Amino acid sequence: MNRPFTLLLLTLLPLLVWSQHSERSLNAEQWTFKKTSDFNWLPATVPGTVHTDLYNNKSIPNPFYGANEKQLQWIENEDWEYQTSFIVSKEELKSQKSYLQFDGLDTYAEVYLNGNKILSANNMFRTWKIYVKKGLKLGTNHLKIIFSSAVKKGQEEAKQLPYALPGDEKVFTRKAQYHYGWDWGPRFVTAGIYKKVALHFWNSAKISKVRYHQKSLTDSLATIEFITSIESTVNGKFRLNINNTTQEIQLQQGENVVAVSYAIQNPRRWWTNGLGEAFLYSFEITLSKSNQKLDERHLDIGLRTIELVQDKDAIGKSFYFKLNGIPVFMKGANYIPPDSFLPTATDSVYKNIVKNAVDSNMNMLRVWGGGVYADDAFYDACDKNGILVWQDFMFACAMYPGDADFIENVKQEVIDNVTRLQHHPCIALWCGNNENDEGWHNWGWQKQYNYSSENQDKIWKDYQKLFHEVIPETLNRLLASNENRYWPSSPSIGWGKKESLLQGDSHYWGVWWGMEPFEIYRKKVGRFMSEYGFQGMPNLKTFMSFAKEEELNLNSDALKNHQKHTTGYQTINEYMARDYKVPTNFEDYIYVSQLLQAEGMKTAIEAHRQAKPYCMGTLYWQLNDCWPVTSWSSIDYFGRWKAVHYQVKRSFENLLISVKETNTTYSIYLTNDSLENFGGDLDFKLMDFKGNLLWESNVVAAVPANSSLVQFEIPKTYLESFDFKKAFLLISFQSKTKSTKALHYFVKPKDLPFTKPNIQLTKIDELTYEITSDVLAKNVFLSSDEYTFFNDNFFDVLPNEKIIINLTKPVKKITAKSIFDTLP
Ligand code: BMA
Repeated sequence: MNRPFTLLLLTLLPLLVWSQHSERSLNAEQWTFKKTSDFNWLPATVPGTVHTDLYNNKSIPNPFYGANEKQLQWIENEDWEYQTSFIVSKEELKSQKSYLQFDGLDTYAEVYLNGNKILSANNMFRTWKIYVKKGLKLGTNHLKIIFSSAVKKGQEEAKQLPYALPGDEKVFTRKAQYHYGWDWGPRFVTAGIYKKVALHFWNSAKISKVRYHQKSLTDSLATIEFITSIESTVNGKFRLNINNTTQEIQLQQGENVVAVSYAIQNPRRWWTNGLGEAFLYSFEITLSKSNQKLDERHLDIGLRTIELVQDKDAIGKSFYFKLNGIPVFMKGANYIPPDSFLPTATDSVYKNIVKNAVDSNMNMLRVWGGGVYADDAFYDACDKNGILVWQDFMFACAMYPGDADFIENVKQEVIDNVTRLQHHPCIALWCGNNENDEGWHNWGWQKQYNYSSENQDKIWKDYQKLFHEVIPETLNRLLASNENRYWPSSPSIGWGKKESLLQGDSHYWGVWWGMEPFEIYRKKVGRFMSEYGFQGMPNLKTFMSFAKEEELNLNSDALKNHQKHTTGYQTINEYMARDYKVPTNFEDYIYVSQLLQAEGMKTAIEAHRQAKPYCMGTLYWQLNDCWPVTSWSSIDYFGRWKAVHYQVKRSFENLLISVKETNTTYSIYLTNDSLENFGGDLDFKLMDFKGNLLWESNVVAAVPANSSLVQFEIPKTYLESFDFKKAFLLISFQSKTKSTKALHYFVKPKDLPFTKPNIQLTKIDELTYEITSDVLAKNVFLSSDEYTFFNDNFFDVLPNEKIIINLTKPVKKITAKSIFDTLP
């Protein structure tokens, strides 16, 4: 080498060595795909899935339309190939390090770079990072990914075991279990590059991960720590900045771990929706050398303590969350993935789902184990809005294998996801699985699969290994020490056993699955109700997205295919006939099915809240949908609120009046989830449907913070002389700062002798209407052909009451109907 050249190299070196880490997305490259056995390449989208790519190329019809699902099942049995070419520049090639990162591959993927295999992936929940410096070349590079049929892979694996496992081939695949079909979801076993793929180039040193640890928290001081892992190509001095503090660090070639403490004086706490601000501190963690920024990470941190308290008591064991030292009653729902085809859900979908939770006064969502660990956008939105998350690991309603490869695969999955999510203040609890324990002990699998006692032992041991050892041990290593944030299975005891109401969390399915009446909810109250639910049909417009007008009946193929519970429509009908006059017209039927669902959930939620602090949480099944369908959801696939979501909003208000009927009294409860005491007047008015006052009374009520108390018992004898069918009780509470009201009907809606209400809508301005009625109008449903959102709906209008409703968008016409209009 001659001298001038060496000199040039020497002067270039610092520039090149200390330049910043760069990330180059390959999403936007030109991707094509094909069935491996085909010759014809078609344009593909990344992130994407085979199904959506086929649909975009018009190779298949809309998978969600009609009964198309049935004719698209062939897709899951095929292998698929994706490819792209991309240019690598001289500069990029010069980087000391380069790697390719797949944020998600669904699921069995062989990845080839320039003809050389660089990865065999087998878990859609993992992140794959492959160093590729040697494999890249100047100019055009070629990337090819072959996806094998997950169904076939699962079947092959299943054959290796001498016995079948409940859950069949799906349990062998680390893939979203709902892709194989669920009782609210279609079977679309997808494949594809379903998350971001990017090339990374870096020199000298790079942050590989940051672990956050809240070391201590008092009113005057928070001490937190950022444990930063840094990969370095050299030994040398570097600088780590955390916001405006600087730390000189000495790195060794290879992996380095640097822990930096950070103190915050007079810290502001993170609170849940309804209790205070979900305050976040922003942190910028920057790695630099000689004033050149090499890499950075951004973390939003919420300061809070969260504990799961399980204390033995006279009845069993408590089960509640203490947030910042305060027992908080959890109000919320179970969340499922927002789409069968995950890449179609953009960040705004996740934000919207969380917004709907916030708008209905929730403070917790459970990320259910049969789906996927949600996208960052979901947890970011929960952090910002004070929604706590009960996070399941992704296992549901089945038994899973226990061989070394499977266990190791799960362990890596736990590491990837806990590393990604552990800093989020929203995450309250990590839970091993959904209903595997209950299934094993209560669903008769032993008999159904005719297991030998030896195989039974083996299956249960495998269960214990995964959910009592591997997952919690891996989790605890990643979380800060002494945090007890793991719960092996939801629920811990099945709903058929009385102990399920005395300790742990409980899924109560006596209503719906057990066909028991809604009233049973009042008796079956556990310590923390993490599941219970009832189906409601979605809005007519949602039906029209997948069915023709002539198919709008429960016997059409289209509608049958959009009801995944074996006896779904029958069950709805049977419950409807118990409480309502069953309408004959389809549109009315939808409406009444929604009222029915709302009534069921109201009954359950009120019973749970009345029982506070015995019961300290209520999460109904389910918040959302992954396609347009009749299901237990309160918001449908398109984000439309069913009647139940409006009801939940009312029933989850911090201050709630509710009534419990006993043999001799009507007990009036005031439940207060806020941290404020209230004192005020509690008024009772018995009225008829024309608004005549039949009886009234009032008491002074003292409502302590964070409590649920009977404020008054109305003896039934007081009201005996009135006709209960023709009357309702209006209960209102008024304090200096707070007012609320509730209505109580004494008989079922089908027994109420309605007369035709004259419902008047008066436009106050483009976005505000006043609603009145001459006689009681029950469950007034406002709708419009054009898109708008009503801030309240399905509400009762009392005679001569004025209700103000706000819209988000002006519309030309609003129609209103009430139960009266559905009477046959
Ligand atoms: C629950 C859930 C789901 C199911 C729902 C309704 O227990 O865990 O498995 O969709 O029941 O049946």
